[in-house]
Amino acid sequence: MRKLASGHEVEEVSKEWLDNISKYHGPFYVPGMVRIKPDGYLYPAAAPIYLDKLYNFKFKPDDVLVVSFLKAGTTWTQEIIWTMLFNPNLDNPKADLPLLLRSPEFNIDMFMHGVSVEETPFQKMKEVFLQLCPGRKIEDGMFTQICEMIPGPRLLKSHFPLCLMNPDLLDTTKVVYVARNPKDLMVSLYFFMRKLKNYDFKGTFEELVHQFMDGDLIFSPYWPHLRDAWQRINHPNLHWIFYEDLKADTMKELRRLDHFLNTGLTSSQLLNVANHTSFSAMKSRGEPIADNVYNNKEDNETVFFRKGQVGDWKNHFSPELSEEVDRWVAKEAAAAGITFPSRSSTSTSSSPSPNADPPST
Ligand code: PPS
Repeated sequence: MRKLASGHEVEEVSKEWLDNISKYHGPFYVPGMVRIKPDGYLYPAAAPIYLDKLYNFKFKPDDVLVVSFLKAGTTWTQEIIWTMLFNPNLDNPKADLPLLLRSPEFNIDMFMHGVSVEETPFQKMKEVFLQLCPGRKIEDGMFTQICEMIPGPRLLKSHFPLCLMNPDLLDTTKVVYVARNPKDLMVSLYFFMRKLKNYDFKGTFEELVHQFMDGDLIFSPYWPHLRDAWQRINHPNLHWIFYEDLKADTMKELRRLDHFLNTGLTSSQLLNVANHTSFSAMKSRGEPIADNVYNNKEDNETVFFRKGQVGDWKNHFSPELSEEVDRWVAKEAAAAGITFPSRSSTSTSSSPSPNADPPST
């Protein structure tokens, strides 16, 4: 069995499993998938190449790496941190550049493997790549090399879990881990996977929930991802954010981040950050990926910035499904030793958080 540089084993999924899961998805799973053992993280077949590059990636002390499971509030957190680091007075013209250029990510290369960049939604990144990485080859991983070559301090993103990165990561670099209650996260994932052409999820919400719990969705399983970070929560270079806390008291979370990042921002700068990164402000600036990656996009629809709320799961779970997932959450969270904030309202009895945008200046 093939081993990663991290020592994890790579296992190809069976043809039977792939045939079955492919019924639910568009072209996405077709080129093959692998599981990274022992937790069984599910990625496209090319992932090991890029996981080894990530393992050997040279992080620097002034980097900030945002790590999260899908749909946990990663983009929001990236935009907050970028604004804190580079735009606290809201006067940096680079703020208009796509987030992907300002805060590149490690997990896209495995999807582009063997495909010409012109056939991907990232063709515009080719110019950036050629400028930043002269003499390098796109086939060696466009995004990983952009991550390497963008000028510092670098703000980078990974949906890969901490256990697949070099063990010295936290001793070198600041990491911000973002977590979100799994019920809202599943809803967010469902709408995203239905709309995104490459995922093109054709199943019901209930089917997605079961695939999520079974670890049969890309980037799954969910709990080991959180557990890996939670186990390191006392490390001074790890900063944990719950989406629900960020939503409920944005200013408090910004002050915590300011302290962690040593940005030393004033109250008025922190308010700038909150306003610039509110849900409505980010939504008004449009899709962070590209318009053409979605199915049936309606005029004026911003697919990525869907609702940005805590407790939307109540609109999508039947009582039976909700109870089933609550039992799963209680068991798995206890096993991982993770306590979600009470306001994350995963259980049917609690009330939703306020979801208010921060006050404007
Ligand atoms: S991804 O594609 O996995 O990186 O997605 P990610 O950025 O982690 O999560 C997307 C969800 O975050 C919501 N979002 C926000 N919520 C509140 N405020 C702000 N500013 C914000 N920006 C993004 C986004 O709407 C997705 O959640 P849902 O529930 O689908 O709306």
